[in-house]
Amino acid sequence: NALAIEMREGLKRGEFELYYQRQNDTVSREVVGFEALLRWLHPQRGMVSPVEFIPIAEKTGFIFELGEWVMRAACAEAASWKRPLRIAVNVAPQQLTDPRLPGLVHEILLESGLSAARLEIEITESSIISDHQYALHAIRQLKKLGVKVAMDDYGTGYSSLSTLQSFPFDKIKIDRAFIDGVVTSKQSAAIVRSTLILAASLDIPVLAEGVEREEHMEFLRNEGCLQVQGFLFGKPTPRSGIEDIVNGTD
Ligand code: G
Ligand code: G
Ligand code: MN
Ligand code: NA
Repeated sequence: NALAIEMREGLKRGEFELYYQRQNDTVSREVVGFEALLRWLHPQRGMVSPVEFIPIAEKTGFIFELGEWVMRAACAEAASWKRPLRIAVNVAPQQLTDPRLPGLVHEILLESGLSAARLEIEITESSIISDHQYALHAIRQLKKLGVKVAMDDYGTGYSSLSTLQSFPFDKIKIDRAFIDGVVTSKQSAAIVRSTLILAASLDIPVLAEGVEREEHMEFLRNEGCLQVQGFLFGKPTPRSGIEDIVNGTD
């Protein structure tokens, strides 16, 4: 696969970059953190989406190197901010089940000087399905370091009551697939509402993804959702686009 080879070269050549999307409090509307989202600016193909290259990186094992680069870049970036905002970093299933991950995160926290509590690692349900026991162990190791662990894309996989109950998540991110429908579809509204009730009973804060409209925000805030992320507050932007917010000069 041509992309697989070009990816290795591209990483060396500095073609990868992190974009940042803000996460806002539903009540104060203040920015509380950012999710780091990987972008590949290919010299000929232009911007390649992670939807295209992450699966290839996972298949070829390049995800370890790429994921390490992402973790390092995201932590260094957040450590440079004047405001102690949170940084959320996506970790692929293979990375979570890599026994080197907790040690690597520890090392990166030390070298960047980022306080562990500001780092939130986002994992998907597929990470915990492949090897339930090991995933639980890995999450516990990460939490021992003081980092937060969030369940990403909630609702799209095999999310169940028991998953939420048996894994010590610090946050649930409701997938954007359900958000657009909260004001138009009874089903979506019911799914989101019941997730919020369930999460509240387990004492886990919820962030809703894909919030594009003020009506979405209103629904979510009224139903007890604490945080939102989506085009309503901002698209993923390069570092230059968040400068004012992270340094408090906004
Ligand atoms: O940013 P965008 O919506 O294009 O991202 C598409 C998908 O790629 C999302 O599911 C997102 O979680 C994933 N993604 C973005 N950046 C990273 C990353 O650094 N690591 C991993 N594993 N996935 C990422
Ligand atoms: O799976 P994950 O949550 O990591 O993916 C985040 C992706 O969702 C990013 O690629 C980002 O571009 C996309 N995204 C973020 N906010 C919105 C939104 O409000 N609407 C839509 N359609 N996509 C969004
Ligand atoms: Mn994510
Ligand atoms: Na998601």
